[in-house]
Amino acid sequence: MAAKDMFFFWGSGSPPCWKAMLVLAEKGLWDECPKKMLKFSEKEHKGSDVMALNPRGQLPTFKDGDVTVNESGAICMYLEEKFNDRNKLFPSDVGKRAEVYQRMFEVHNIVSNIMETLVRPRMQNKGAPLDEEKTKENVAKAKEELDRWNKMLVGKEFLCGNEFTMGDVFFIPFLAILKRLGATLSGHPELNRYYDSICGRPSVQATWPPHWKEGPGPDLLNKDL
Ligand SMILES: N[C@@H](CCC(=O)N[C@@H](CS)C(=O)NCC(=O)O)C(=O)O
Repeated sequence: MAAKDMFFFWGSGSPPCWKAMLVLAEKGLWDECPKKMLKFSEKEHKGSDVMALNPRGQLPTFKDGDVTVNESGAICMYLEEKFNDRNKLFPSDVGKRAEVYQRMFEVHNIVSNIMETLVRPRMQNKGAPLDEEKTKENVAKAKEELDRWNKMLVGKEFLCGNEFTMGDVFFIPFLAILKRLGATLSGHPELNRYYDSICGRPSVQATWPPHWKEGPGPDLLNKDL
């Protein structure tokens, strides 16, 4: 029982939580890891059990025995190091590893060029019209961002070659959210091919956001992406 001293607080559909969950699943620890899913809508992430471990009151919140780690990237790296004998998520070659680091950190561009500019305003405006010119600009920028990721996948099964890596772990939650919000990605065939393939991966299936299984998401992006 490698995971018996762990505890993982998480929320359904949260990309940072999903990253850490994917690593736990890739390492064969997800099922056995003691855990609790909390509801953001009920502010359960601000409860005393989370706050005692994570003064920011954010998810994921994680502990393993005496070790508490709360930033999702840090949890991923901690698990990778501690369970380095199970399904390594970094290549041994230093140059190839640098490519994985690059993809992991590059994902923040999806947040700034798509999530914050297109997704968040649509989530928040509840159907009110958005500035047309600004939207056009943001859609163009989002497409450029997707072009980059689409190109990275040409001729490769995964982001950094034919092995699944931490780069994929960091990227998958965002791609899945875009699809959930109706992005057809019709101009980005490599992204669609990759998405169809990773959806069948056991770690992705085991950690799929439970509330997504209840029905489709809001169709926010299908006209644009
Ligand atoms: N940088 C943190 C971000 C964690 C985060 O923002 N989690 C969100 C859910 S996606 C959260 O708990 N939000 C509630 C809050 O900030 O009060 C990480 O990567 O773990």
